[in-house]
Amino acid sequence: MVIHKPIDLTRSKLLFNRARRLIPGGVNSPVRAFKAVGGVPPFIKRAKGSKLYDIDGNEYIDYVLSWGPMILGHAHPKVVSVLKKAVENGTSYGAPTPSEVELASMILKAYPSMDMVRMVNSGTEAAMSAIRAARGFTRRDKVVKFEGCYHGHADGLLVKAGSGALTFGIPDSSGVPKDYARNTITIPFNDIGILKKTIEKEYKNIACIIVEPVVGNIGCVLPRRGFLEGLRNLTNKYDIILIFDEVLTGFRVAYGGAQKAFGIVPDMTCLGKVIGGGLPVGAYGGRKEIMAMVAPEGPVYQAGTLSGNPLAMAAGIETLKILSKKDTYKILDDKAEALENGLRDASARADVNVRFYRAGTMFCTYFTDDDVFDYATAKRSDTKKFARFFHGMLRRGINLAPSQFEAGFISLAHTQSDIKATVKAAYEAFKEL
Ligand code: KE4
Repeated sequence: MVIHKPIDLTRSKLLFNRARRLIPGGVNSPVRAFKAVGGVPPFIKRAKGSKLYDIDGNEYIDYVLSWGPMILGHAHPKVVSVLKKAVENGTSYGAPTPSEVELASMILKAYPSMDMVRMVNSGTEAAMSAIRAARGFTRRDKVVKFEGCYHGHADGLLVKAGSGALTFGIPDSSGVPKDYARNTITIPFNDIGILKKTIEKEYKNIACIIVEPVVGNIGCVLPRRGFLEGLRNLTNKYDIILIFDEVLTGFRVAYGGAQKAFGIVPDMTCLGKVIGGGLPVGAYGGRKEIMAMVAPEGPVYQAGTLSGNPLAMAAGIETLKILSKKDTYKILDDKAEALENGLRDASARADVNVRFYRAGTMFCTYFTDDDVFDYATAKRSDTKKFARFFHGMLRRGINLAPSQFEAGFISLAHTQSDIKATVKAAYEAFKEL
């Protein structure tokens, strides 16, 4: 049982006020500021296993897990120990190391669709660089993405559907020049008809299509039966590079990612999060002939001071070693299923209508009566009700993602008693709505 004092956030509140004078919004990534749910974000002092501990002494069962990386749980002893050893040997050399070769080979073994892989420092860099390589390889400029899918904050990806929706996009953030947005076409996820029309209209200009095979950035939206197959067939037919952005789904919905789970072979893949075991990392890779375009081999430039740094490699290698053990994903899936069944049952007993979706250990509870299958249907959710539920759970020591449009995650460290406590808290929080 999670014993928690009535939630006191005095110290977090003081520090948040100070932080907001020093850092935009007081945070180093927007979603952490609780703008979508209101209130003061707890400032975290430490974490261990499934738990977070804030600076006011509150304990939380954590389902954010640093937005995905901590699939083993926080401060896994084996990851801590390899990091301690690695740091004794220095933190970064700016020269090739054996650990980069080892992690690359582990990734390529797990993702046979990739012949080669390049390490970078974030998912943003991975997606941005994969697209540059695809454009260099095809000598075409346009990129197709799907509404609600997030591939990091590179200018050309902060783009929403424009008036000529099937032809070009418009900026989805200030500071992005219109010309950058014009080469990005944004269409609805799961709509094979619009996808087909777009490709038939623009295929001569399209370098690549990038997709989150399970969309974790509008909560958790699953591909409709046949959608990914249709996407693969169309991109093959029109010779368009298909990029699976598996920064979230990679090593999460399966060891081999969504491409393994759904049996689709993309031309390129982006990875991040889990492969760094909580340290800054990203990776992109794909067919040999495309990756041969990447400097210093080829003319597509991409670089990074800390790319492949020894600490992130050490944490990533240890994390994948543990994940590659037999039955790991069965154990993870059993925990996630137990949580799903518990939450479904709690909402039914509390007579609250929700839609719950899950892919492996990523999930989302939508406060809506309708099915959620794309950005538009996700946006129909009652975000105010979600915010009340979020705080009802936080008060009871359960840390959910502070936005209706983000996925939750469970780890190997979550115990049956964590799940039981979470379901009990959810029933009470649902009842309170
Ligand atoms: P980073 O640059 O944040 O490492 O990765 C960008 C990215 C790329 N692709 C996918 C599918 C992603 O989900 C992300 C980042 N995910 C968000 C969570 N929805 C990171 C959390 C945050 O922005 O603070």
